[in-house]
Formats: sequence, structure tokens, C-alpha cells
Amino acid sequence: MSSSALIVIDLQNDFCPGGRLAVEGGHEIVSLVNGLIKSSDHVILTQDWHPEGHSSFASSHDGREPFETVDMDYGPQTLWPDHCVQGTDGAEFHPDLIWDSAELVLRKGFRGAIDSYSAFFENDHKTPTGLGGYLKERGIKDLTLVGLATDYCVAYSALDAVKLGLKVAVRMDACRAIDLGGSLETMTGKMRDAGVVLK
Ligand code: VGL
Ligand code: ZN
Repeated sequence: MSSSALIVIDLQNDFCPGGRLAVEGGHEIVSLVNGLIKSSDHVILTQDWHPEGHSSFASSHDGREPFETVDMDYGPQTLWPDHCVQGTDGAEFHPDLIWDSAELVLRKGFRGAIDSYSAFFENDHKTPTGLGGYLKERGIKDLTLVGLATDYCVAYSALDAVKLGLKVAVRMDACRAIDLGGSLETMTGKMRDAGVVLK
């Protein structure tokens, strides 16, 4: 029998107000997400987990500022303020998130030379995180995604999940966006076109 899972994307301190890459209203989704965690059969969390000096940090590129784009071997990469550094408070989950029932915490973005927005593939769109295989082995075919940020890690995860043949819904009310240069509209359109159910 196939089953379904809730995937909570990057609901971490650095993406909430007061954090180093704060998403407007990021903290507002916590109680809604807690309710969804309670009513889900299986819960998986992702955790953005960068080493110090990560290549996605503007501070690692001379003369570059956060939110500029650079060309990496694997394609264009937006530069970010330092965030979610391994072992720091900013990388912890929001303190009000009740995630005891989570069956898997998947860390991503831990390789210095490459970023990973998606929970399934790093930003070269080739290197797997292992999540696809994990879900396959467990017979989980149906996903609901929530978390931060709608237009980056949530959207890239949703699009990859569809490519892997999974049935995917995004609870937009339990997500918040960075919205850089129209990215929310662009990525919402891409999700809709790909067959992601936007709730
Ligand atoms: C994210 C930018 C950089 C996200 C992670 O979780 O959406 N965005 N790292
Ligand atoms: Zn990151």
C-alpha cells in the first residue's frame, strides 16, 4: 500500500524574523505546520546545513553582495547572506516547531562547492540527496510540502518530486516567500505548469 508524507522544508531560525536570511512572516506558519505534523502519517524535515565559507555565501566571493547572481560550474547561483551554518543557532529549527514525530531529518547544502535548494537534487540538478530512494523504498508516493521559502527550497523540491513521479501538493498558506525579482510568481507558475497542486 502506498502512503503519504508531509515534508517540512527549512523551518529554521535563520529564515525567520531576526535570522540572517529572514523570510517575511516566516514564523507565522509554525502553528499551522504543527497542526499538519500532528495529522500526517509520516513526517520528514529538511535542514539547510552549510559549512562556514559556503560557496552560496556572498561573503565567499570578493566584491559580491548578497542577492547578486554568479556563474558557477553548475550554472547561475544566487548569493546569500551567510545563513544556516552547521552547528549554529540559526541552523536550528524554529523553537516552537513540534517535530518529535519526524522520521527523517534530511540535511542539505553541506558540500562547500555546491548549493542545494531542492530536497532531492543539489543545484547541479544531478547529485541526489538520497531522499528519492528513501521514499521509493518506503513506498511513499504522495507528498505535501510546507515551509521556507516558497520560491526557493519549497518550489525546487516540489518540481523535482514531480519529475520523480511523485504526487505533490504545496500548502501555500503554510509557506512564506523570499520573492526576489518576481521569483514567487515565476516559481508558482512553474509549479502549477508541472502539475503541483497548490492549496
Ligand atoms: C533557501 C536560499 C538559500 C531556502 C536556502 O530554504 O529556500 N533559500 N538557502
Ligand atoms: Zn542555504
